[in-house]
Amino acid sequence: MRSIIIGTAGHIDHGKSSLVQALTGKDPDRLPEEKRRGITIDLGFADLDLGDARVGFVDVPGHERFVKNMLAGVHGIDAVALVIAADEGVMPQTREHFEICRLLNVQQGLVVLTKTDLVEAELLSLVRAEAEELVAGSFLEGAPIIPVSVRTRVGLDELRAALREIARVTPERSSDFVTRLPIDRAFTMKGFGVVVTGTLVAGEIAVGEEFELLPMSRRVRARGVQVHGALVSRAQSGQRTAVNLAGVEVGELERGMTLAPIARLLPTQIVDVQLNVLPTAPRAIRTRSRLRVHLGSAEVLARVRVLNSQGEVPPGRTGFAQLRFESPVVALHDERFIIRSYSPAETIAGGLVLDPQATKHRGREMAKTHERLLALLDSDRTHKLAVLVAAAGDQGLRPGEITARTGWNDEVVSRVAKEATATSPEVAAIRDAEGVLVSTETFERLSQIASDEVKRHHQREPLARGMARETLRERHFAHAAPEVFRSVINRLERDGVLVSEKDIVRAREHGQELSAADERLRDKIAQAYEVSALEAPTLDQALAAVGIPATQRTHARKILQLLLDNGTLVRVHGEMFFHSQAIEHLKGLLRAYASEHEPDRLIDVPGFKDLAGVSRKYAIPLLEYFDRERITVRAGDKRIILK
Ligand SMILES: Nc1nc2c(ncn2[C@@H]2O[C@H](COP(=O)(O)OP(=O)(O)OP(=O)(O)O)[C@@H](O)[C@H]2O)c(=O)[nH]1
Ligand SMILES: [Mg+2]
Repeated sequence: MRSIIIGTAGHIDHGKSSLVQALTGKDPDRLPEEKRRGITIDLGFADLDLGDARVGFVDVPGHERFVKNMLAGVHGIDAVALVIAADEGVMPQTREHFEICRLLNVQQGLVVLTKTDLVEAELLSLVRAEAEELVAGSFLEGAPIIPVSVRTRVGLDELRAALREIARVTPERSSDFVTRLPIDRAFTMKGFGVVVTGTLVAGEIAVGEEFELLPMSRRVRARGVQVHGALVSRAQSGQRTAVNLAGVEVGELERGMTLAPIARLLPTQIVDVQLNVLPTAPRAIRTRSRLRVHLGSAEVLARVRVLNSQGEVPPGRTGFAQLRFESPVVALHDERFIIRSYSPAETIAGGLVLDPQATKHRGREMAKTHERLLALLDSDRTHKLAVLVAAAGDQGLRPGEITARTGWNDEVVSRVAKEATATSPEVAAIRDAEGVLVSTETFERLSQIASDEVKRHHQREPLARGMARETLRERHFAHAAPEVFRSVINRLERDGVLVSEKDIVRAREHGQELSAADERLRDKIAQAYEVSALEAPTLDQALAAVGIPATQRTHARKILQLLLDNGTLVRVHGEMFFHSQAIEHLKGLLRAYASEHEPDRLIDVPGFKDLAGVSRKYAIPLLEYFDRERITVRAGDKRIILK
């Protein structure tokens, strides 16, 4: 069965609540003060069963002092019933509520002319003409205008038929988004505990599931769920929903919080938006203006920074701006909101969230920022994704970060990401770097930087095998996700630009070309170690033996490093090096010793000294080296020979 939410709208005393009561049999005014004063103060709710459709009414107050309460309820409605009393006609809050619906992009609705029992036919047709004029050119142009009276019950059948038709044509809510329930009421119920209510704008809430209350990030559990006053196992998007929560006290809750799945949505304090200032606004919205922003069921104060050179968006115009909230709030890309002036509180503009996790913009980046925000207005999701990813720079975006910005569920994120990266990497705007999305531009830039840096390193250190991976990462990828760094290196390897060896990267063609003189030097050093075998010389001794003057020691050390890199020499301890042949020979001796000492394969230090024919000075470092290499393992003051 279709289930839709209809909000009332209109001036104070025009008969909104009476109409809801006449249709549903339930008085939406529940507060004692409302009953006493005969006005609506806060949101009221009632359901109407139309057989093939269910309507959840959100009844709003018409009093100008309570527009903020109206805004907490109107954000999630499918359609509006704009109520105009036939004896008064269009009044200030008729216009204000109607403007709010337009700014929130409400798409469906009708006009109800109430209290027709109080007026003559002539006046009624005047009011009808007034209503037509009001809605001309809007989503309500051509919508039904239904005269009713709750006294005589004239027009109520027609109204029901019109509501049924609205339910029929209202599009299903998209299932592309993660669950989001902006809370409009929180209270305790005897025997139940804490209950929150709201319009479930996206996703589902099932009994027993865990959720998170934002912006405080508190984990709670849905103990029970109610829709249309009946217990259900699961509430679906588009339904007025009441959730009985475990894990939170009522005193910690307030209107404006959001119930969402755990760790999916993020509170924010800086958002980039498009503002749409009403032609009737008394003045422009200027940089530094302090404003009331109504987003979801929340009202939050914000400072604005207009993103144009004039620093203002005049009445009747649209413009880009950044809002800096005074307290954190949940905001998503494509979400609409209302702006009211700080004092007096009047509706002056509406807006659309473009980048919900924005950063402060520098003045000289204005043109780029403009271009980006303009692109975010585009309805194509792959395009939007490309823009969000580009804005994330070297860091790139993980799927979860995309959800936190757009509310898209995993399926949609992965589908859009696939579409955006599917085309050949040369033309796709974004690339998938081991699951992190990064713009192709960024990826290419980082690849270029990495290959240039490695080449520069070879120029600086022609004898070094390559550049330490970690140095490259720290120097140029400090802001990049680790996945992006790895992908860039992998890509350069695949393209045959770089070769990565353990913790070193080098240019593929870098072969450590040596001059003839250096080659001779290299061979001599190797020889010095080779002849000394296990009686390894100190570095100074070795270099002296080769006849290298002290002034060339630095150069000779680089040659020595080459011998270490290519495995000719082995560093056993500090500056103590051995020729690899000597080490291999010794390993052979150890193996033979072990097979003679089966099954325990034990050797002690004196035994080892004898076996190797070396003094204690070499024996200890050699044994420790074999321990590190897992050829031996310590067992008390002896060693077990492993292989
Ligand atoms: N004669 C007559 N009176 C009506 C009709 N509908 C409502 N009223 C009266 O108008 C007054 C205001 O009605 P409400 O339904 O409270 O008006 P409202 O629009 O909900 O007012 P707020 O919520 O305060 O903005 C009440 O005294 C109703 O009895 C009607 O069709 N005919
Ligand atoms: Mg009312």
